Amino acid sequence: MDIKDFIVLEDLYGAHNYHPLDVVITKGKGIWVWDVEGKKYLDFLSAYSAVNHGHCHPRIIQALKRQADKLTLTSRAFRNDQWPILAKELCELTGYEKVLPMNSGAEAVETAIKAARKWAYQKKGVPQDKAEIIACSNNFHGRTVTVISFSTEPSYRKDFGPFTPGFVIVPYGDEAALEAAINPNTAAFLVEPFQAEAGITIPPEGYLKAAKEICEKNNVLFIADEIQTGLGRAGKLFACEYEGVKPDILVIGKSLSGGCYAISAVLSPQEILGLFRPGEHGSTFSANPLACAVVREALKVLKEEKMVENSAEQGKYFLEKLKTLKSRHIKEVRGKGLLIGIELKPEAGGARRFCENLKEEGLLCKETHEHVIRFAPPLVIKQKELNWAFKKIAQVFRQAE
Ligand code: IF1
Repeated sequence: MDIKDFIVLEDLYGAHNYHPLDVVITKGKGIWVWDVEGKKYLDFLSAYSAVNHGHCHPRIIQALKRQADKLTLTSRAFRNDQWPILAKELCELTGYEKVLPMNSGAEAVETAIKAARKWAYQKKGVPQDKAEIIACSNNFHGRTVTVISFSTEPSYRKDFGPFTPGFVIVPYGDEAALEAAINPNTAAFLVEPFQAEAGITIPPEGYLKAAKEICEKNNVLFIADEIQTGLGRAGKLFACEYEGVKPDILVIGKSLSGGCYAISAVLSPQEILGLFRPGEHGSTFSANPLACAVVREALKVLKEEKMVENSAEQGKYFLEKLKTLKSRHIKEVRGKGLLIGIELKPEAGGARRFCENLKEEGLLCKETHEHVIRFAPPLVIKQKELNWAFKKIAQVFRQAE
């Protein structure tokens, strides 16, 4: 089968809920991937920041194989010998007392919402079914019905109603609006430290800190969705660290397993997640030993290969380099760590064609919304390879002049 055959097959049988670039990948190693015809590409997206460790990291794959030969799934009806150790390691890494594992990011966000509502009824004294959660404009927290109930993107919501009530939207980056939206029934404020999907939006300096203080003052939980920004992507272990904020509830996913297994987690002090009782929440695959063994190794690799430090260092280098690009199409270059966006002017005709041209040059990245090219290479990338990528990017912009 050649590239066309795969595309025809996918389009014939698969639901069309995506519009992928026409590259058919069959193999990955580190920052590189290969298509079915053997052409090599630099992965500048990392599966939306899930493959932060690079593709098929040998240590993570070894841990996966070792565990796969032994035990893969027990369900939570029984205990296994991997989850207790991972739970301890996760709490020690993040400084929280309790952790609740799920599979996808959206499920973890749903879990955080359930936890916050439970806390509101049992601890804060909010009347039954009156709890409110404040979310931000242009947020992205996943695709489930409850999560899209507070999306402000029409295409994520259209034809999927009716929606879950109990959410209030405030403009992202505006702490005064947050304060004004709080009332005695407010359980939590849910926020992405940096909004990736929205176009790599970085809020005004001091926003997260101010929002956290407002939450504390009003007995409202601060929930950080670090599914994308966390675990080094934005140049710190967690992006909230830029403003010295420790969320009441921390939500992580994506690169937790180095992109080798779908697993997510919610962390909090005892007084929040400690409210769950047996039978009240869960999932068949949650805390399965295969996922846990993979995450344990991925976290070791993250630390031992100094991936967080590398993200900060290479991210700074690459951002400065991108800022030297001279093109009439570029409106702004911005980012933190290795989460970087180039916003194009509307006259540029959209980011998609730039991504398609970059693909032809051997660099895989993806537009977000109309006008932003998103770069998120694996966190193990080095300066030499960034220089190579920069040459390709500069070339594509030169061709577009
Ligand atoms: C898709 C976007 C990125 C996330 C944050 C929760 C989730 C995500 C901050 C949900 C997921 C993914 C989902 C993926 C594309 C991708 C994405 F463009 F759609 F927004 F990365 F920026 N919170 N983001 O970024 O996690 O349930 O997917 O595990 O195709 O929907 P999930």
